[in-house]
Amino acid sequence: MDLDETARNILRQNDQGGYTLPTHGLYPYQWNWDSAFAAWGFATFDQPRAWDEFDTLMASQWDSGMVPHIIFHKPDPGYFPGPDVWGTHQTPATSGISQPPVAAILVRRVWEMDKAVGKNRLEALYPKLVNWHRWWHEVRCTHGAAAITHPWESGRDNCPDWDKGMAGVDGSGAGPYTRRDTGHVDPEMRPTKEDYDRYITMVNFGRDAGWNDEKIVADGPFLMADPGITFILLRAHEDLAEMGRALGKDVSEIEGWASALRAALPTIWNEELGAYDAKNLRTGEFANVLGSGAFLAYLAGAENDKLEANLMRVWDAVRYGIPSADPEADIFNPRKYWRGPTWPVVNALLSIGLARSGRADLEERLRRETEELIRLHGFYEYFDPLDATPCGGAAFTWTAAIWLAWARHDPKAKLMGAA
Ligand code: 9WN
Repeated sequence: MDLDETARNILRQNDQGGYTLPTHGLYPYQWNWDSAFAAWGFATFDQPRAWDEFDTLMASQWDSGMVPHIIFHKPDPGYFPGPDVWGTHQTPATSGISQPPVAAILVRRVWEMDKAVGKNRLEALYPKLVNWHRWWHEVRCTHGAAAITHPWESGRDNCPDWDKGMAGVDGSGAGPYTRRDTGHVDPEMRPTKEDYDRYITMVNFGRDAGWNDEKIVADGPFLMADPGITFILLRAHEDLAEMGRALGKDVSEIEGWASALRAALPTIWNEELGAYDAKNLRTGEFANVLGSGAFLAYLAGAENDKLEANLMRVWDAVRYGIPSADPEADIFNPRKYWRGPTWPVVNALLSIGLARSGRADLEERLRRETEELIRLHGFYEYFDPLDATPCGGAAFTWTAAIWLAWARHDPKAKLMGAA
């Protein structure tokens, strides 16, 4: 079977009827940013199904506007922490934190692929996206750049960007629990027990605070500015405003959020590092870590020469794609979750930014390297950027999706995926 058909089959097999799980076993629920990528993949062969995916995601939006990072449609004992630990009292049950707001970026791409099918669907989705973006602006951009209250919110869970914030979390009271992730994949590749103790401590704090946003931002155990979400949100604001204009809406509020966020970018620029950097908002201290989130600056046209020099340095130090941590840093581990491996989904996102900046040469290199990983080993969650070893879950939804929408060599698909 050819790779296109295999990719479509992965999406179909992970389709639970309106929503798609990332991979059977390891991640048995609907995840926020995974779903948006799934929609992009579906859109290459089934436009209505792509819109259904966005709809099921946004249907679980909270009254506050927050869109949760996991939706627990059907109970599954194979994942920890499950709905009882989160205790959010939503129907269906959800987690209590969010995830990178890539939805508007990908809604725009899906809509542009077929505006006739998309027009009514976009009309229905648009106010929900506006409410989610307003939540980010009002609740999470109070310090300027976008802040996260849990590393899981960044989508780049245990990347070194969060180490300083994590060090400030006392995980000793996490209590007894049984992890499930380490039963599905090699435990060496997953976060440590100390990491999990802290993750669970943050979840416990949120649950005990009744998931009150103000309280969590003011007093929670963890609050860090995330360059990755900041750039994704900035680009997403711009894409949302563009769609709003096409629908004849007044987009001045969205434009205001985008200007405020752009004006805050200097607060996360670390001159010594020559890059945008995560910042511990509890202490004002930079992470001093070059992470893949910084390179998403291209998405928002916020790149500069120093950042580009760093991008080329880390990229040239590996063979396949953008590493999730600096290969010259001590903590670099090419197979450990977000501490070195390359993630096809991040490569796809960065490619949208490179295309925006007119860097067709770099965009093509990134696409070719990502294509090679998939041709060599199939649709894994992530890969060793030095020798292409496949890691994490297999038959992964977002890897299959970005194959169809971007990584496969097809001028037509590329045209649809271009900025
Ligand atoms: C926690 C589903 C998700 C991705 C994240 C990735 C991983 C979860 C976990 O899997 O996170 O949200 O249990 O490790 O880090 O980006 O959305 O694919």
